[in-house]
Amino acid sequence: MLRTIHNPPMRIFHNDRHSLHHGRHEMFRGELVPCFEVPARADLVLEELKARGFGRVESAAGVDIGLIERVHAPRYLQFLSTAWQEWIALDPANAGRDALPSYWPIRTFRTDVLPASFAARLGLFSFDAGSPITAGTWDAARHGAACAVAGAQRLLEGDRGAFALTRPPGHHAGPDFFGGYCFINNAAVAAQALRDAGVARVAVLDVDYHHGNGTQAIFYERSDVFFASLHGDPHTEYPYYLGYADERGAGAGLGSNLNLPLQRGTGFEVWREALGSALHAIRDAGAEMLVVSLGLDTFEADPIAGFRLRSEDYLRMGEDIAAAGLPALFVFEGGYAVADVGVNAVNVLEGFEQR
Ligand code: 5XA
Ligand code: ZN
Repeated sequence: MLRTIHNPPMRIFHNDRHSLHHGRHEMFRGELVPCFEVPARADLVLEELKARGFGRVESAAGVDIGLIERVHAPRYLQFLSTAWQEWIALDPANAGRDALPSYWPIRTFRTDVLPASFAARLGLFSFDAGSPITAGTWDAARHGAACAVAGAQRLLEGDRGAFALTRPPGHHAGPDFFGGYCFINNAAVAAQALRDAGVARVAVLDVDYHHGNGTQAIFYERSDVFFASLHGDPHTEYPYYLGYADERGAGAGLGSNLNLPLQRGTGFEVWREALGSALHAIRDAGAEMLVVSLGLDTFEADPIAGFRLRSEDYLRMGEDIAAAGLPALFVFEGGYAVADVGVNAVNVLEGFEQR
């Protein structure tokens, strides 16, 4: 499809409801600790954008639930939308604590039956105990998807780049599960919106430290969305059970999935080579537009990750992505070195814009 690309200030779709999702605790190394994924992350990115006069910040209108249902199962969304009400219906005192699962239907259990027990459904639709559901999780997550879709719309209208500044993040959320701080897969919803608008092939490039298992799962058997991810080797890094190099897609999607796992301790030089391979594959796949799952937890000071990127490396990252020559929507994912996450995120966007 031929489109005229123009270059106004980058449009930033800020989720003005993100702080409605504010988890208190997550399970980490055997104890409940304060959440790493906090509202300040997005607030500081916004502050940095404003301080540097970068882009044009706006909020998004709503999103059609039917579009979200193109990538998430209706029964999962139904669960998410009422989870908090169900949680406090169990015990009014639950209003003072977040909902975290403690039971999971591992191998040999049934997942086709929807249990009446809320605790059982909480486990059925999740894969870790690190992703608390709070009073505003559904509202914040759904509005985050709206920001991603608004960004996708900008690309369709000819913008070269856009940024969905939203949390909770999304790339671990799969067709019918949450985990890894993610509830709705914003990048996947955006990619689907591009497809539905007639873009023949879309690529999702995931540069977060952690493998985007949810995005991979959503598109694994599809050839219309190419997924490439560079991430910490799942032999040692979260999410452990997916993200290996031999996962290449299945059925019609065979060849449309590229995982580039890298050792803990990897620095920018090696990381950048892997980025080059991913971008090369994306070009070869014939993608017309790019959705970037922009995690900043590759930073050397990130408290829960293990790569060694420095702040100036994020400028180069943005430049390299721009050199691929595709319109790109950046979607905010991880990054927990809170004091630096703003500079690092805006460096990527600036590198992209300046190329
Ligand atoms: O990209 N994913 C994350 O940053 C979340 C990792 C959660 C580890 N408990
Ligand atoms: Zn991450």
